[in-house]
Amino acid sequence: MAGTDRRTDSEILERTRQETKKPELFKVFLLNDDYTTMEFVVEVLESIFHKAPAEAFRIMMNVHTQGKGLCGVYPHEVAETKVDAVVTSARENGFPLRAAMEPE
Ligand code: TYC
Repeated sequence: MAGTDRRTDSEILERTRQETKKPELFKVFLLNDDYTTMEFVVEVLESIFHKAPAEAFRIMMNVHTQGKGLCGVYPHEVAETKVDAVVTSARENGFPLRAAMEPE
């Protein structure tokens, strides 16, 4: 019969499972260095990670004292875009600031 769906129930169930799978999440960190100004890091946290000023300052100090600090958790593509945005903005402003991502 025209238009008959020949897929088995288990194939349909498998496809549904794949479609509803949650996206894998990635943590994005800022890394400390000796040259990027604290003011610039706070600006990055506010503009790229949408942190409120006090939270941005707290995260910046955490990076400064601990070597790295968590900025947020995002789906893979968003995390990559955040890391790119940090590095692009830092280089445009002459700073060596680095960002990293790792699976949650
Ligand atoms: N350590 C830098 C300084 O003393 C400040 C800094 C903080 C740099 C966080 C990078 O991700 C960073 N100027």
